[in-house]
Amino acid sequence: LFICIDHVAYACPDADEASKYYQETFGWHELHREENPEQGVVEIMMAPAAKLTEHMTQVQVMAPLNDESTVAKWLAKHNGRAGLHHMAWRVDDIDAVSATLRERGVQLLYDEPKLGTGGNRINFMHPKSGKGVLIELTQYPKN
Ligand code: V0V
Ligand code: CO
Repeated sequence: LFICIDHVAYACPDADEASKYYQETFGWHELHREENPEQGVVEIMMAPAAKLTEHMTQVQVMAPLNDESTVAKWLAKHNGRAGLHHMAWRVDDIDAVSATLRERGVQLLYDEPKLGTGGNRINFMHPKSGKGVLIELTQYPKN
């Protein structure tokens, strides 16, 4: 059911500034960037390679789009300091994984998956279910 760690998300006030840092300091690449109004973020997928290959883990650099964003709230709680916000597990069938996890008592944030980066379907486990970590489930579009 679980494929790999899809991304680790870094929350910061300025995504462009962080992306520039990853490119100039580590030589990493921007694979994708997108604004997601529903999630209240601008997010940039970064990786050491210029193309996403099987089982590759990315860093999701993200910043809040507005003050109502959950990421704005998170940053405010951390005195505006950037840091690791969540990790995302790539799954092949988010509906099946969600059903199994619910059976096992895991609390998912949404009844149905929502729109994630690149047209993915996403949901989150509440940090209490993740033992203090916010864990996302993400399923790539099937072609
Ligand atoms: C909050 N908590 C966290 C946390 N955020 N723990 C670990 N990691 C985080 N990122 C803890 C917090 O310390 C509290 O613990 C408790 O959860 C409640 O937090 P709160 O500050 O009162 O905040 P809430 O409850 O208003 O919101 C927290 C949740 C919210 C997780 C419900 O952030 C949310 O809806 N997140 C899911 C959406 C999201 O994060 N979107 C941005 C990424 P105590 O004090 O009670 O112990 S979008 C994305 O990743 C995309 C598009 C993608 O990858 O495709
Ligand atoms: Co994410």
